[in-house]
Amino acid sequence: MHALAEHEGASAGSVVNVSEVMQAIAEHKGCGTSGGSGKASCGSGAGAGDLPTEIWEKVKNHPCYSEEAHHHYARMHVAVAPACNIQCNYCNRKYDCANESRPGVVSEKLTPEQAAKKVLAVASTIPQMTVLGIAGPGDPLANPEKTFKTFELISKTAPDIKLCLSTNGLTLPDHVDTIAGFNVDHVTITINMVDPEIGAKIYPWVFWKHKRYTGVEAAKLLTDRQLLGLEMLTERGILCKVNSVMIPGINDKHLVEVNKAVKSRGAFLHNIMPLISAPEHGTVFGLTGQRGPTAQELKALQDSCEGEMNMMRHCRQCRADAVGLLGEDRSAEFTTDKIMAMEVNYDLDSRKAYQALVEEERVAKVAAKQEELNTLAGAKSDIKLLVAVATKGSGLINEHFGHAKEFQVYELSTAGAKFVGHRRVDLYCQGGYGDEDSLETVIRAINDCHAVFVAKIGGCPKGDLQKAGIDPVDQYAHEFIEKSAIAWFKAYLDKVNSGEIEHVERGDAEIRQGALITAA
Ligand code: CLF
Ligand code: SF4
Repeated sequence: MHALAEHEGASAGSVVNVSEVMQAIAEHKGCGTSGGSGKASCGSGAGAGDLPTEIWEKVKNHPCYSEEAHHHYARMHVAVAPACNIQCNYCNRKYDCANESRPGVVSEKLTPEQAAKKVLAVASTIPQMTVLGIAGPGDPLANPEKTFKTFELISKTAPDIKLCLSTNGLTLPDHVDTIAGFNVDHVTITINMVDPEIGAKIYPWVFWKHKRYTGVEAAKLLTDRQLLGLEMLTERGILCKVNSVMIPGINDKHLVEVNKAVKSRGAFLHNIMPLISAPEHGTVFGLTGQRGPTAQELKALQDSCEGEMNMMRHCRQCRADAVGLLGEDRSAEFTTDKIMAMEVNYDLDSRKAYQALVEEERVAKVAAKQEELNTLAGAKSDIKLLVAVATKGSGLINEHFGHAKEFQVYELSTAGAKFVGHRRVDLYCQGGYGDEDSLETVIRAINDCHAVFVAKIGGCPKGDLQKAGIDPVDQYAHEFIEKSAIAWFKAYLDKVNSGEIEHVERGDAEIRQGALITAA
């Protein structure tokens, strides 16, 4: 029951043939407009008991709005919005991939009709895909016809899929009523500043009402429109997440002000992401050598804002055509050619049945964590430390060290285990042998961690990790992450208290560089 396979679809139920559905839409006699479960929103670590019921209902199945949900539920993006109406110095839309730095790769742009087909294809293959987001590759609201046509088609064909939108906010105030009309209850606005002087260093121009603005004037226009749009959405009860890119030396200190400004306007969640820039990506910041933050700098800023509001720490800075759990990319399985050739059956009942199994697993995970947490009751220690975890999802330690493309990072203390981030790495295992260069980059990526939890690990990397001061832990293979991490931490504290080991602080870690193409 632990490892629910993503392709495991249940059988039976009301199977809907995709061509019939598409035909029904064409004839305006689709299957209804909204409803179902899978309400979604931005990302926090809050659980069922921590939020008002109506908010929890909206976030519980949204992998971005709930950290806990992101272990179990997937999202997909459809790249229907190619144009943008502003320029960010960290963006180059010639590259389509936020996760890789392969120049010249172009997103497959889709028509709304192709996008609707793709959603049904993915929904029938990945039953825990609960959210459809439009996040680029340009700005969805700079392409309003395509964006809203896509929403219209999907709300009729796949009524259980939550609609999600991410925008730079420039034209947001003009579209709030339409957004509300489609029952979109999760909107992300990327807000990097509320001070136009700082904004002028991030945005060379914005294009609004047939005119190009530059400098401070452009940034002033942008921030005014972003904050107005945010207020208008929250007044209507739409959950808003604010994404901010942390750019050291430009807006890093200022983001505390941004945090206050968006909180006071009702934002639900704040996602501070690291700037990712490398010269080969061709962005202004990449070419001028603007660095991104280190892992410790990012965490310190997120921690300092956390007292103010919910912080998202599990963002993967997705590409505009991402498919799957956050942190995995299954978009290659769903290219237009493959979708057109696919026999697609969108089966609402089997999706619901599968998601019911996921919910059972979630409940078991939370219970196991609580049980282990109880064993820490009364423990007194100021020690806080980080551990890295290799996982394929479901909240389990179920990935081999050599196969991990990322590690999730948890902070352990007597308060328990808290998800605080992730580190993308190069694969160590290269088809049967270990790549020593990759191992070095893995160690640099998790250098601030005391231990790494894996399902399995070979002798060589184990030795190198130990030499670097990182404890490779494979004794909790295929068990729940938080429960295992708390058990390990308890044993660690016992060893420190008995004098068997000495607790030492770890150093900083590197955030891997890649191209940031579109901010979701
Ligand atoms: Fe997509 Fe964004 Fe909706 Fe999520 S992504 S439109 S809110 S469904 Fe999520 Fe990806 Fe981070 Fe965006 S991990 S980049 S925050
Ligand atoms: Fe436009 Fe988004 Fe790129 Fe900024 S990051 S230029 S808003 S597509």
